[in-house]
Amino acid sequence: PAVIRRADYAQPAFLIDSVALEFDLVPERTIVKNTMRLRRNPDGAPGARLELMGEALELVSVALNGVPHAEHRAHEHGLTVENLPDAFELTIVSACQPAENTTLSGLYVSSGNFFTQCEAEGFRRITYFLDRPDVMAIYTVTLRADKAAYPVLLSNGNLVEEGELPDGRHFAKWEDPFKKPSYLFALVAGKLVAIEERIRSGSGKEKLLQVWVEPHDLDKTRHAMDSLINSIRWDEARFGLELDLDRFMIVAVSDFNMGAMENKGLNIFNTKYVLANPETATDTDFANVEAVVGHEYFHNWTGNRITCRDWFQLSLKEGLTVFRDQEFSADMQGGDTDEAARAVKRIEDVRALRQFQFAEDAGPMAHPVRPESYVEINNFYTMTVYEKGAEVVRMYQTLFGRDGFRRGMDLYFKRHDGQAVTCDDFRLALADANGRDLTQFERWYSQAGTPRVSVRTAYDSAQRRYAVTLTQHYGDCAPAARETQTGPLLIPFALGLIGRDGRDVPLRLEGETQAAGTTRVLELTEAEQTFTFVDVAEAPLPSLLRNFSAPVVVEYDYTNDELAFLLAHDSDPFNRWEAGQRLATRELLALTARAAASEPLSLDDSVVAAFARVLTDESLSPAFRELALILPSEAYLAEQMAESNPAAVHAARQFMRKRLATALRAEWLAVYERHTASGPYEPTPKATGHRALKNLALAYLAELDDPVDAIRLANAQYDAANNMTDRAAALAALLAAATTAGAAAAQPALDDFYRRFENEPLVIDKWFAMQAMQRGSLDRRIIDVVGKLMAHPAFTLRNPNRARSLIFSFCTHNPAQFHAEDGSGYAFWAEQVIALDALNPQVAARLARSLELWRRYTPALRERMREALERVASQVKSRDVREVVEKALA
Ligand code: B3K
Ligand code: ZN
Repeated sequence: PAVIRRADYAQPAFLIDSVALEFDLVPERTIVKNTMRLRRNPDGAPGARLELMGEALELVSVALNGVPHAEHRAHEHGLTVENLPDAFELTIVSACQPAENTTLSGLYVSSGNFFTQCEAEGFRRITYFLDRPDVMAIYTVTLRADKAAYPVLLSNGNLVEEGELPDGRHFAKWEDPFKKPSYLFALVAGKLVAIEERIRSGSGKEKLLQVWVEPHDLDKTRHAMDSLINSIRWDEARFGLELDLDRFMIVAVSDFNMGAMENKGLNIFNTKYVLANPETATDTDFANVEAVVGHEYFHNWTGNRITCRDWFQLSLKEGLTVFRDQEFSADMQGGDTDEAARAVKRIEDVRALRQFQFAEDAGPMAHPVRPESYVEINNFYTMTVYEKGAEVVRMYQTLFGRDGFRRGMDLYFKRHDGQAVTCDDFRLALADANGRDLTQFERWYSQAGTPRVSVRTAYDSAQRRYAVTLTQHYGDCAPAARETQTGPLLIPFALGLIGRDGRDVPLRLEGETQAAGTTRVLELTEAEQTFTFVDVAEAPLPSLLRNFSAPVVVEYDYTNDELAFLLAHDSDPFNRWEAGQRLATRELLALTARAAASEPLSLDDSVVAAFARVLTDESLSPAFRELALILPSEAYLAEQMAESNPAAVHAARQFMRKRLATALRAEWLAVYERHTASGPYEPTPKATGHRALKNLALAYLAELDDPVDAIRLANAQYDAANNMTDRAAALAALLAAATTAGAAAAQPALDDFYRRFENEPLVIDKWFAMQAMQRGSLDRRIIDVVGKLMAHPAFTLRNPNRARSLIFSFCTHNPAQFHAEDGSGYAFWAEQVIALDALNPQVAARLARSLELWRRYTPALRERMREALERVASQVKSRDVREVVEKALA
């Protein structure tokens, strides 16, 4: 397949100033009339013919300045037009088939309504166009459709005209006053209703806000609307950025490939990230809705007003916008001062980064934040581009402070508003606004792989000096990453020193006249550097990489006692959590090795005691305690091994959970009681924290050999629940208890859950997911459960949420069962990738990625995974899946 390279970027030969689109919307055959004003690009290749992109289109006619133009040729990838003047109007009529479009890219039908998805290259499935982000145009859109079937007609920008047409049809005309790339185009048509709010933006202008959904979902829109209003306020306050349109719409659709899409003024969302009310959505769902609404809204400036020159620059908008949504969520949790509350969000984000992005960096799909090449761009909407990209943006803020970061953002908008630019342009704005040379920092964009920082310390009691030596390297990393590495990075390394009394030591570096502060951001720029602190009265304990100041792995040999001390005392809440995770990881890896060798397992009392202290420390927030008491995930642990052994990891982790459950049974019960709230549900951070800790207690109690308490409490909680968080947690606890107590323990609740929520697809997704993720036992393989559920009348491969809820949950969130020795999981995986490939390549390619780390497993598993990959490679057709499996097998 053809490889697209960053180095080959060339400006477009033509520019498009304006586009008028007219749609005659019919599910089977929609006619699109596209009238463009084009001119030759003075900086483009001269004399070139016009190469418009097009895919799955039927060409009807071409006219130049209103006259039929014969010099054109339609082909597999688009339309070539020749013999053109320097400036002209081109009118193209074409047809597409929305009802047949199962790819959910371009124009498609979902529940009888029309929707579009154009990023990255879906616009070419709607009309012939220069479908690339550096071609920005002004759009006018006219929609015509049957009025009874499609009463609502929406597109980007402002509604300028609407009216009746003959034969029961009607029309609406929309104008977007801002020029935009084609990937931000959107239209929606159908039977939808909205909640509305009118607000005044910072400068006093009135804005109309709408959240559009199917009529039965209107009672689940309030939280999305509140999140939108909060997002608008936050962007004004934190970045001085105001909503630029008079009208801002969010539309929910149940068939959607990803989370949501930031189309100008008309964001289209997966229902999963819009709909929420206490009965149907968990606390996590509420938080996700807030984060995604924020994310898409923030794109209005970072992505839409300033967009990407080419898709290699994707992180320019995505890394920056993820960083902005993370900061927004943290502020909504804890304001900008409550560090402990903000840390909860930080911990969750870092946990996801380490579990998924570090894994990506360790495999065949490893790529820099700004990739050098791709086969299918949709495969590069990755954890690296998004989450590592956000860490890269965060490092600017760590280096320059919030004010310095803001100065850089201001300069970025001043220089580039209305343009399509590169990651270098962003970095230069940050550098210039802060008077810094950030040349070396570019390596964060060009080097793949997870950097490691090894730490050595030396205390000289006679001189009262403490030397910290940092060495950066990439360890033994994936070949795909290795070939991108050229030299040391600029790593902001935040550090504190803790005295024997548990207090932070005021820090004074050699050469400084006095101590200042207790956390320092050291700038590591060389392969190895030593930083010497003076005036240090006793040997301190270092608190390294506070608040996770850079996306690296820190190598330092703490003793278990030191980790327990940090867990009890570190003033940096992130590192307090980190100490507990390190302690647990170390124990779990030792247990895994013993489990793999079939040796007996045991856990030291001191480890149990360290966790007991967190569990019973009422001075810590419940939210923090919950995070600290969750053991590292099986996927993360498997990643840390030279050869991943999912069965042994599972045995080890289950052993430790059971041990913590048994040893602390009374404490878990007490915590359960103390944190059970009565009264109406509130999705506030505080109430959420109480629920999280209480439900974690329930989950631990379900691990007991005789889980009677858990079954009793869970059943009572299930019946009394006034919210989905508690109801789903109770059901999950029953499913866990059923592994020892027998499947009958969970069956009544499972059946009730289905009946109760039969008409709530997002809740039924949870029902499928919980069953796919449950633990197996010797006489119960979950693959068999999944097999049965595939035949359930409510299951369909065509709805991505449903496919993800059953298939992805099993293949990516149930490692012990998926990696069954007999290869049954892999055979199932291959079958589903092949089936999905024929319907929806983007979703298929995501699923395909769940085997990419195959080379890192034990030999027996490795062999079976290779067979499955080869089977897929020989049968799939899409570029999307081919790229993934071919890179995996290479
Ligand atoms: N920009 C979209 C993602 C589009 C994915 C295309 N395969 C959503 C977001 O990041 O906000
Ligand atoms: Zn985004």
